[in-house]
Amino acid sequence: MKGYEVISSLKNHIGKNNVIVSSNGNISREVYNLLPQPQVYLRGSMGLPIAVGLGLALANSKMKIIVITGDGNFLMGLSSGITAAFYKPNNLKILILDNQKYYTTGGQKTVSSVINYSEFLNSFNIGYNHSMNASQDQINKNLSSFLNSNTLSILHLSIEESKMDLENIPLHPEEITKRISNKFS
Ligand SMILES: Cc1ncc(C[n+]2csc(CCOP(=O)(O)OP(=O)(O)O)c2C)c(N)n1
Repeated sequence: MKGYEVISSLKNHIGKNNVIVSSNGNISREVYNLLPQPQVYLRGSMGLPIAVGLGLALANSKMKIIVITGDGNFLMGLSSGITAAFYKPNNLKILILDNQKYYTTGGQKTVSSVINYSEFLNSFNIGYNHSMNASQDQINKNLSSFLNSNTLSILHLSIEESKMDLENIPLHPEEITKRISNKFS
């Protein structure tokens, strides 16, 4: 399955209190273009989506945070994944879209292929984690149990490369922050 297909299918699962925090580059562009707005689109802050998502989840229990991160971003910010597993906020879900590449900057290989994600995420000792390379039907079912679980959850999906011509995000980070604060004030 392609990354943009997974992101599009989230449309059927998200509610008004969900806030998506998307990693920089292609994933943020896909979230901006394919899902309802506003969300938190990171721009340039590589490695930080889980740190930002964790901070929001701990600061505001009304927000149901879904972090969508590429494998390059996940690996760069690994310590924040482990910090999330320490605090275990039940309003935080982390979706890793793993194409084993830095797709945004030309498709250089990440080091993701050496990780056994099932074993690695299992060692976090959290309520729900899952790693899969599966059909759309299976992924849809897993998205539903992932998002509805009453605990910190991590879902790792192996995805195929996607290529879409998408509009760049025309918003300054300050506007992105303001739009979300206004929604929850
Ligand atoms: C500190 C830093 N290094 C490099 C970059 C350039 N950069 C932007 S997006 C990106 C790739 C992100 O890879 P991944 O999270 O796997 O997502 P994908 O592009 O594959 O969707 C890179 C290297 C950056 N923005 N910041």
